[in-house]
Amino acid sequence: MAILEVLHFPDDRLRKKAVLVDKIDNDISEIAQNMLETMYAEGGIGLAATQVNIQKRIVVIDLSEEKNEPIILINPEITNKKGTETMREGCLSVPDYFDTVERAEEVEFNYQDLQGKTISSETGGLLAVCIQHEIDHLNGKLFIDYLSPLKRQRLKKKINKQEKLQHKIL
Ligand code: K1U
Ligand code: ZN
Repeated sequence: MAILEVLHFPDDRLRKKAVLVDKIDNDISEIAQNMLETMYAEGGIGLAATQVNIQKRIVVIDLSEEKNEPIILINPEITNKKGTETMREGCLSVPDYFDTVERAEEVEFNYQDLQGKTISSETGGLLAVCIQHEIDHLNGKLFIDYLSPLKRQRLKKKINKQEKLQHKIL
């Protein structure tokens, strides 16, 4: 197993659209295990393959306290959305920044498991928000894209400052 490098905004590779997984084999299983290890190491509750520069439609999630209930979603897609809610979100690709985003309250979704079985399910709460956040990553979209232009401008300034500071230190 391996811990992978997580790309950080404004890296252009975060904007690539991931492609469907056509064959679920040992390579895909290994990618998913490495993604889980990376997500646990980074203290996240979800991770999309795009964030580790793998342009395949793979998502891992674990909302459990003990970090022992991993969910692996291959080719996930949302088939129906109901209601709206706002929740405070973070992102491993936008470190140290949290903000509220409005999303669907409940989602119906399909995915394939590591055995290639297609599963249909529905959920709400944090899992629904996390699935929407991760599928956005697979489509090259970040949660900060939902912010107002003013908030995005402030965030970009903060990141530019941090980059300059790091440049001075290195
Ligand atoms: O995709 C990612 O960048 C992972 C992201 C998932 C996510 C968090 C919150 C709302 C929607 C999606 C994170 O895990 S960021 C870290 C974080 O917010 C968190 C970490 C531990 C417990 C609770 C939240
Ligand atoms: Zn994210």
